[in-house]
Amino acid sequence: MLTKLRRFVEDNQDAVYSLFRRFQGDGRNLILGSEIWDEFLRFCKENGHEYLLDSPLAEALKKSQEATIVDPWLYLDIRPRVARWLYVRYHFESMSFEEVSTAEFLAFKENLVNDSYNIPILEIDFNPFERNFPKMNQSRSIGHGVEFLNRRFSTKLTNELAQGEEPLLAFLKVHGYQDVSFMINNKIDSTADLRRALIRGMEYLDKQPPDREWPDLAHDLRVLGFEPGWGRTIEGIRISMSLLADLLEAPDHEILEQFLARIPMIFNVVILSPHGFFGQEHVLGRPDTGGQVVYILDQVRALEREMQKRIYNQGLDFTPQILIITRLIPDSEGTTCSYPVEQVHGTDNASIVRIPFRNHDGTIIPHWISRFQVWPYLEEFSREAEKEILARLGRRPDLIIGNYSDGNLVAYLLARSLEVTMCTIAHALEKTKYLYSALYWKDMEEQYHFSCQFTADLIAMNSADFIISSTFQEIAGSSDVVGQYESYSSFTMPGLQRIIHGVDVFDPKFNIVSPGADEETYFSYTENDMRLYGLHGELEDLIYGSAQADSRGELADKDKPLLFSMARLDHIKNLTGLVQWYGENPELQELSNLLIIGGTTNPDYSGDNEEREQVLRMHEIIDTYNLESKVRWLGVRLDKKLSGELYRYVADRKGVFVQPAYFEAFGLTVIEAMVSGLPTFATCFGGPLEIIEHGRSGFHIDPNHGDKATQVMLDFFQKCAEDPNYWETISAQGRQRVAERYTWKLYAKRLLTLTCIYGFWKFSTNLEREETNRYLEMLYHLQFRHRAEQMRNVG
Ligand code: UDP
Ligand code: LCN
Repeated sequence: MLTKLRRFVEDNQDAVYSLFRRFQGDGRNLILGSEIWDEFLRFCKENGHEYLLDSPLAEALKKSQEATIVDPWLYLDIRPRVARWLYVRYHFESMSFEEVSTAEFLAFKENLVNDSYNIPILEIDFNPFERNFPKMNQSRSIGHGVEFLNRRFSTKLTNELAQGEEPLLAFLKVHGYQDVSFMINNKIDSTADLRRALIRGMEYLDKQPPDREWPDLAHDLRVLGFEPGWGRTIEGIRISMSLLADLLEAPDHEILEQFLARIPMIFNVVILSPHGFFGQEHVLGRPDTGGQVVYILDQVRALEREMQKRIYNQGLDFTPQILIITRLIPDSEGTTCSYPVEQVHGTDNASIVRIPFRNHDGTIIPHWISRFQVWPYLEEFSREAEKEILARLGRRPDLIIGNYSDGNLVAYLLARSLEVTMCTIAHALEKTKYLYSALYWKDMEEQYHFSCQFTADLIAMNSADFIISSTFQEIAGSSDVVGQYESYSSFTMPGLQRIIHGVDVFDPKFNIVSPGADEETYFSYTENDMRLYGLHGELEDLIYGSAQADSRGELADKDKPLLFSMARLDHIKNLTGLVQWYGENPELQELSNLLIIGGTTNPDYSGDNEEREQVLRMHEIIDTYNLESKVRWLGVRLDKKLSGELYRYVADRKGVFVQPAYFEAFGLTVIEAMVSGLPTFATCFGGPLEIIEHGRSGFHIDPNHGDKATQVMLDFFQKCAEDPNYWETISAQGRQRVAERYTWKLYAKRLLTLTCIYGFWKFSTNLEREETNRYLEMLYHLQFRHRAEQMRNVG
């Protein structure tokens, strides 16, 4: 792209100069990609320069994320392909055009921020530490890290075996639990021994009655060199042995994955989720308490089931244990968040363990604090968590999973201290949610403390053994939109740090493992036998009844279908936007009622600034458009059974679900609504872009263009009027989409398999990344810790 572009600029100097001067015209220093393109189109039209539209310049401008202008320079950051970046600059006087390095580009950008001009700044670059580390090349490989590693390393394994090295043998020897050794004993000393033992083992199994199980065979197999862990039934043991025999003969990535997934390695898992109100009832919908809590509780149930199944099939009799470590909040507002321990419903041995945030003098912070304010408390929290974990498990966990920036940082501290495999899950990275959150971080610092958060993100992402993301776009976006993780690849925070290479989305640590919706709560409205019809009276009251304690509006016409939306009342969820679109569109009002569940209707009940501001805005819109008889807004916290039945109740009445967020990292409500059978209209920014196939399993709407979004809904109602089956067609296709892709069962299998595989590669290769970890330690101590402590001093 660059060579062609440079040549084109040289050959068309007048046009290029006029265009770039025009960008500079309105005096702004930063112009967004979409504005660049619109301005370019206007320029071509007004000046009769249509020939430019099909030129390398047009291509570059279409792919530009931003123009940064400080006379006499104009810089463009171009993203020619997914997760690939190119930086160029143009000099207005000499009309020269050239490529610049990432560092030069970022340094130039810093000029936009007062008092940052030419001030030396800490440069952070992870690249030198990762030079010898295998990276993927193709963007379609992004998010499939484990497949890449398996392919790459099975070749390595072949070579090692050929050279007489014994990586598999060494790995098999390290496993055991509670004084029981697994897999092989000292009778097997070399790969040659192992091969022989496997042949004899399989011959022995052939001669046994098929209904025999491990305890009947244990003695004889032990004599051959085998310990428990191979399987419970003869068939199971035989499969494990033959997989290993095949691997020793010719390593193959698929066999390797199947074999590693069968080795007993995971008995205890620790999950970190410090912030918010983490509980099982009456917490959802509060500020900061949403999908992450639902995700973790469902994840834990699915993980426990899969761990139990695997351990049983491995022929072992251990009980797996899962600990969710969160924050204890003494002023728990009627929730269980003040309880130090709580069993997770629907599990045998999973609990929520709560640890308080403390001041330096040891006193406990009594009240809820926003996720943006938690940074000073995490180090002490993690020290206390470590003691609690060791006391409860009696040993180190086998896997530590962090959630969100704060949980991921604590996971880093714990995994480092306990030397355990670490996985992180972002849920929603804040960096892409707020425009210029890095560049103008100082302006937002008082409220958001991004200096801590983005540093913590860098530390956690780089130290994780593997990272789970819910969708591809979360990692690397799409051809037009930058991915959430990708946004950490390079950025600058003037006055604090310049990140030259922060995170590499081509790193094989990234894996897409999508969550699901709890099948016992969220299922199709057509499943009559499972439906909770007993709750319909309560739902009717909630939706159509007279005003309640925390509600606004009373629906006058009960026969219209409902446009339903449910979310936390955050600005980014854009519930107020949806009410405004509805208010502005009489046709939509004629066709439907609007049901909003979110936040509270009383601003005095809210302890969160953003929520309070949204509450006031919502009232204002309802007043302005006189929607009292068309909108029902409930500030309630429904229990899970009720919210599950609510989706179906709305579906019974041929309603739809709308998710109008400016950005949604994944969107659990979207899959809950789809699986319940509600035709779903969801934002085109974030997870829903990938979850929904537009026009088939639902619809995308653009939150920035309310008129277009409402048109998509009107078109849908129009089609339903023309074709009585249309509603059901979209409903059925939505249900099918979720059943195929978004289930907790698939999730749990994949997560456990990934843990086994990363554990193996970490053991037998240089995945340990010791150099990177040393660098991260400096970043933590010299940068993060200092900023976090400053927050405490400010108050
Ligand atoms: N939810 C709820 N009551 C509310 C708001 C949300 O029960 O008032 C639940 C919703 O059913 C979903 C989760 O909270 O399970 C929200 O998850 P999502 O991923 O949609 O958004 P998040 O809040 O995590 O940004
Ligand atoms: C946080 C979000 O903002 C949602 O988009 C996700 O669905 C949720 O976490 C669960 O990962």
